[in-house]
Amino acid sequence: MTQAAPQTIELHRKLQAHAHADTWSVEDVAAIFALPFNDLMFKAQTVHREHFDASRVQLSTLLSIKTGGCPEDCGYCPQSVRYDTGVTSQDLLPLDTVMDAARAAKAAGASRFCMGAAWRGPKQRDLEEVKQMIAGVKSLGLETCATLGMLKEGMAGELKDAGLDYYNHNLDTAPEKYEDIIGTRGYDDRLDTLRQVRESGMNVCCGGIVGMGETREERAGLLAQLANLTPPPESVPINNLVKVEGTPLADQEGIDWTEFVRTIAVARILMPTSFVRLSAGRQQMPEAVQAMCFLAGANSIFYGDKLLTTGNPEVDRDRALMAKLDIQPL
Ligand code: SAM
Ligand code: DTB
Ligand code: SF4
Repeated sequence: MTQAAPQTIELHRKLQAHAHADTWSVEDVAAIFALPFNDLMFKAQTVHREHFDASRVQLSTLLSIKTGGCPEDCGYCPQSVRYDTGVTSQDLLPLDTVMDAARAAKAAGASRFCMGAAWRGPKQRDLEEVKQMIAGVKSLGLETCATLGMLKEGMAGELKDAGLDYYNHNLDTAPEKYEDIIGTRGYDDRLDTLRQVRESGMNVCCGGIVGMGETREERAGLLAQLANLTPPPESVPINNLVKVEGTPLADQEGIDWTEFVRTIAVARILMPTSFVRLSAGRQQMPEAVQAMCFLAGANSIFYGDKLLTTGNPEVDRDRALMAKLDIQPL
């Protein structure tokens, strides 16, 4: 007869204890990270199947509606005006261009269209133009998402009224690591925008980036922050740092693929009903690792040849991968 490993028994104890607790402690999350890899994968896949069809993945297509020239200093970002990365700046795109891209995304099979702008936050006149884009994209029968930076009071409600389904705003890393990465705004600013989005009634899309030199405890800290949002985000993008020449993090060592897969698995266990998106970094990731991420509970991807300024696997390659893994789009 087989016996459950002591670590698996310990995990069950922690999950049961958590059922009666309000928040995740970083220590408990770190203990889940430290499970034997196969135990962690099994638990994540089990949790995943309790809430989702394990062969379905949601497809979101990104479009950069305003590119580069951003005044912020986010150390990972090719769009900051402070770093020489070769990104060509582009003002807010005309409505027609956005609509053409959204139609193409729909025709390719995406269910959600995400519009990203390299702003610290939108100005009111920008918001008016973005609201037209949202209404237009929504009228095509696509779900809408936008990531425009920090919001001022009232803006989230306006975006929701225009037809915005999701607002993406990432916590990016653990609170104690944050200052090493971004100096021009604080963790509390991020939490404040997330509060406004939640209060507006929109869905929250919030995740982070790994591979920025953080410790495992800091990865656990990021996931605990996300899971402790009440309620947790409906959509949780997990980005593997895309190292861009010219950014302060260009030469960062990054994390082993097993650690990335663990991060996805822990996110799945902590936020069982959220969509966990295998986000930036897929172009640099072997197909087998992506398959492990799906097994670990990832059930959403960015779909389309480009992220915002960097590459993503080509649509044909993703279609072929989904066919090999018997994955259907949601
Ligand atoms: N400017 C807005 C903001 O920062 O809130 C919205 C766009 S910003 C590019 C959206 C997110 O993209 C960031 O919060 C970060 O998580 C992610 N991101 C940016 N550059 C990245 C990179 N090189 N690798 C991985 N993720 C990245
Ligand atoms: C998210 O978490 N990742 C996306 C989306 N939200 C906006 C952005 C990834 C950007 C990667 C670097 C680039 O292409 O500029
Ligand atoms: Fe600007 Fe957003 Fe890039 Fe930060 S992540 S530099 S706010 S575009």
